[in-house]
Amino acid sequence: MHMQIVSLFPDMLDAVIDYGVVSRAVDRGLLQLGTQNPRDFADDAHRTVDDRPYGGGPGMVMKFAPLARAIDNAQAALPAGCPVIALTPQGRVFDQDLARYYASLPGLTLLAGRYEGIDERLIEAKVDEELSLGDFVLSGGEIAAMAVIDAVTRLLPGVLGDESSAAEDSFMSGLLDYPHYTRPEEIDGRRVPDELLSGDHARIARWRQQQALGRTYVRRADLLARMTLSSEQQALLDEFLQQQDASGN
Ligand code: 9D3
Repeated sequence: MHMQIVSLFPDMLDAVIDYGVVSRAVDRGLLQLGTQNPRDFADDAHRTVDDRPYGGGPGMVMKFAPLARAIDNAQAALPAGCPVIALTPQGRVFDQDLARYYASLPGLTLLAGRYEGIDERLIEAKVDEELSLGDFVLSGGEIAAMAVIDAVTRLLPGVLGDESSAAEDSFMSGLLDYPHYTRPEEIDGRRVPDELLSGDHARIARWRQQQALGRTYVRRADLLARMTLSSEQQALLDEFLQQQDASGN
């Protein structure tokens, strides 16, 4: 897969490109990354990329022409038909289903905005979808673009080992993770749950699934509402909630 990122601050992308899973995917030839800086496509001596908003108000707006040329150069580096995705606060909230869809494509262009916004005509003419990370205010689209790059790269075939990809597909998918513990067995009177010390693999798996179901119910009822639980999962959740009632939490 090939991702092109259009950004006024391409060096920010090094934070995701130079480390961990993304860096390894690039080294192994599973992912190609390129950046386009709209400033390199400005047409005046000052290399202007922003201007004052029509109608007045605070802040500056990203100009159409430098962005359009940067996007065209990004798209020219990709196979035909790849989508242009703008990271904006007005976008659809990015999720794992979208990450899976983008990971199935041969390429995409990510446009990170800066300033108060982007000239709307650029979005109409060149952008296929707007994505947001959620309802909080960032200073620009770069961090959101990095989140998309990381989430999509992890899903590319061959990027993660068999162990972690199997975990994605398991019965736990769609649920929050169960609690994790490592040595020592006791810290300030807090013990590792007996189930995890039992050596009984079926009992451990049952406990983990019950914890995952219970935590998802308590913390993210919205996730559980979108799932259909098997009768075994429903029984585990009922037992979790009974135990919770009994412990007065
Ligand atoms: C406080 C300024 N806002 C006035 C209503 C508008 C605004 C403009 C530009 C708010 C944030 C930004 C920059 N943000 C992004 O480019 C962005 C973003 C975000 O802020 N939150 C969640 N996801 C994203 S994706 C891109």
